[in-house]
Amino acid sequence: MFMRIDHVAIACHDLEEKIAFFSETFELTVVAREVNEEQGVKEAMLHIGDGEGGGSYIQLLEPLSADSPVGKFLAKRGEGLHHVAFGVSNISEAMAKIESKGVRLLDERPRHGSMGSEIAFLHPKDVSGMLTELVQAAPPSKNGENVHT
Ligand code: MC0
Repeated sequence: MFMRIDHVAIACHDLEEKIAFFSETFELTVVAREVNEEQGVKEAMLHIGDGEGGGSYIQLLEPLSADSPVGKFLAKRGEGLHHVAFGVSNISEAMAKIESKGVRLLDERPRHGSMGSEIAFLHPKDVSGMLTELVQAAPPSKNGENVHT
């Protein structure tokens, strides 16, 4: 069901400061930035890998408000690993299969995620304390690149 690690997400107070740290220290490149109002975050994706086969990302998340999921996480735990996201080929099918095994879905239907993906979260308490995200990547455009919205 899981084809790859799509991204590892880190919650932070200051997105620009963390982008500077990760790109300078690990020589990573920012390939997308987005404000996702529904999720309450301002975010950046930094690409890992050689570009063949899609690679994976470090996702940096700054909350838009204190009462958003990432705002609450920062207040409780401070900066650090927020969630791990796994690539799936059919998110609706994966959600149904996972729910049938007794794991709580935090989303009833797929939502809009980074770079045009569809995403859904699983309850951390049902996955050994790890907030888990399913990601179905956006279909490639005609020139073979993913369309980053
Ligand atoms: C909370 N908990 C976590 C956690 N956040 N455990 C592991 N990892 C996390 N990130 C734990 C708390 O410590 C607490 O445990 C329990 O879950 C309940 O947390 P809470 O602080 O009372 O907060 P709730 O219940 O209101 O919300 C937690 C929950 C929520 C995970 C359900 O944050 C949520 O629905 N998250 C999914 C959406 C999300 O995170 N969106 C932002 C990223 P104790 O033991 O203290 O009771 S959006 C994103 O990343 C998009 C843009 C993308 O990837 O494309």
